Amino acid sequence: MSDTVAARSTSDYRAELKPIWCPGCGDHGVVSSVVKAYVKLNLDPAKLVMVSGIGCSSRLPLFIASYGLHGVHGRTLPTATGIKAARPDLCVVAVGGDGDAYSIGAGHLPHACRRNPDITYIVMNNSIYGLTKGQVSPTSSLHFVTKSSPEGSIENPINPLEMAITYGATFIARGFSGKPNDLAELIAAAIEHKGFSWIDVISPCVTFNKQDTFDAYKEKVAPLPEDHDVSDRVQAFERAASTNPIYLGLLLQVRKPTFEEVLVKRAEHGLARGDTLDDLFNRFV
Ligand SMILES: Cc1ncc(C[n+]2csc(CCOP(=O)(O)OP(=O)(O)O)c2C)c(N)n1
Ligand code: SF4
Repeated sequence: MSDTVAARSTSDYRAELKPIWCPGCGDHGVVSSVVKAYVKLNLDPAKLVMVSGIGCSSRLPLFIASYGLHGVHGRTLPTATGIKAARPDLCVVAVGGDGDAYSIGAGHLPHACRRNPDITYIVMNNSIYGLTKGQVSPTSSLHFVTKSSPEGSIENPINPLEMAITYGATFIARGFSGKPNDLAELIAAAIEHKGFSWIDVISPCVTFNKQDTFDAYKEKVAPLPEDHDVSDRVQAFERAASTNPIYLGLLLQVRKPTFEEVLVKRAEHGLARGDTLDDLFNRFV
């Protein structure tokens, strides 16, 4: 029998359920990019798990023909990390919104970075809570007027990429759903990266955020300069902080041992010492 795997196409990854997002929502571009990346890597859908929290964007796994878990608001990363630790042979892709990732789920981000599980995290950042109809999120700009901030937000926005660099993520990138081909390339590179990949994707909410629109971003985004050095943390920090232009592309990439690699080494070390699970247990009783 031949070992050659037939090339898969878009239809191998698109679920029967079609996206129910508002027409024009940026997340349509993200799901297309995800599918394009899977086609490019010819990933086996039976070896693929997509994990999300709660929000409009967190519905994305429902539209992909793979295993998936539409979980609890803000708890995407611990779930994804656990799946990868239990089944390192699977490709694990976590997705969600900026509220899910940077508000209720923010406490999990530093720990995902320091553990460095081999998972990819795609955050669809629309600077608003879409599903709950338009409250400010951690990336909403200062003075942003919403139903929950009728006199304008009094909180400063966070910059997710600066956070990612500070916490030590090993693959850090910014994408834009208005450039789905470039985004597909970034997602494919993130999946191929060994370690925790974090892509913040500008993905406008056309219904509740009338300020951070596709047109507004098209004016401001630019690819990283060709001489950008992805191993230079200081340069990455400067370019992550830039607002004019807002840089798109791979800011930083470093190779460090992954969580799963360390777990396997630990287990082998324990086995070499002759430890059994009972020995470990008995140390605690
Ligand atoms: C524990 C918990 N707290 C609050 C909510 C309400 N809630 C649902 S989605 C959401 C925010 C969604 O915003 P975001 O993650 O940015 O996703 P978007 O809908 O914009 O894609 C909130 C606060 C919830 N479902 N569970
Ligand atoms: S409310 Fe906003 S984020 Fe949600 S589907 Fe509609 S456009 Fe997209």
